[in-house]
Amino acid sequence: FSVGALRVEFSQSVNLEEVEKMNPEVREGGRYAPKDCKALQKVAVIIPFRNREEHLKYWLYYLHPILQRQQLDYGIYVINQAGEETFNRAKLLNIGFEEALKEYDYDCFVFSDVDLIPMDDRNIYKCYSQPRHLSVSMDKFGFRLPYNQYFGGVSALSKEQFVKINGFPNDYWGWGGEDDDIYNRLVFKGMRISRPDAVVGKCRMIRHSRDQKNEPNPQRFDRIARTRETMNSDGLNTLSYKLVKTDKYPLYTKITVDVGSPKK
Ligand code: UDH
Ligand code: NGS
Repeated sequence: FSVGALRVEFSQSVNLEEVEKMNPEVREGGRYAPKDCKALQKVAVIIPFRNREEHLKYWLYYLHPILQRQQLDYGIYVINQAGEETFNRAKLLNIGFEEALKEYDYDCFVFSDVDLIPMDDRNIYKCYSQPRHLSVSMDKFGFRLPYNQYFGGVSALSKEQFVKINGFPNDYWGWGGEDDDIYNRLVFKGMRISRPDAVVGKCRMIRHSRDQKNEPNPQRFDRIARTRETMNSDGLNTLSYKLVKTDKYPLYTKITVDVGSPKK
């Protein structure tokens, strides 16, 4: 069942022990499956992460109840970039895909920034016959798409859709462009973006200042102009990283990884 529009705000801080008590059916590592029916999809939610503990608490507080109402068989994977190198969002998402599949036979992958909260639970965190863009109506853009090709924030790809595009690029270091590269990949493989309408797709971003070591990537414009050539040689087939550790918490699984550094 759904309740429709939700109140979402970030004025009081969240206590995770209380969130645990409010979600007694969530199992260790942030896993849940409905008891009384068979879920239509097995969904791994992948969150790229470093130093955003406060945002993660809000995310868990809001999303666990929503995902349970959506009757999904789901798991929450926070992919934490170790060290101080430049941040690499898309590579962390690739790692999340690979690591989640080692644990369970997921058929759908929702890739979500840690600071985005849906404002309507009819925005289902599942996969569709075309790649899905979920964060279509963000408060910071005046509840509109910033541009038609925008694919950032929260998106969902089935295992088949993800494999078809060779996953995401591993070579976007720092802020910007990786989501546009992913969009290009989808289009070059003949897919179209599916989206909820602007009411169901409303969401809020938690306000924050710019992170350290995630400066705008000066190479991003050149790279997005070359997706067609690079997508076959940069992606799932070239993904390499070191697993540092896995922590199973009551509300999520945290996978800390060494993603390396940009080639010089
Ligand atoms: N992320 C982290 N840690 C970081 C950087 C990014 O966890 O240090 C993750 C997080 O899930 C975030 C996502 O990567 O939501 C995307 O990060 P981003 O920096 O690309 O996007 P965001 O919109 O910030 O969060 C853009 C710069 C904001 C400047 C705002 C000035 N008021
Ligand atoms: C585009 C970026 C995207 C980014 C989007 C929204 O310009 O990566 O802005 O950014 N593309 C390039 O830089 C090539 S936002 O307003 O959320 O900071 O997602």
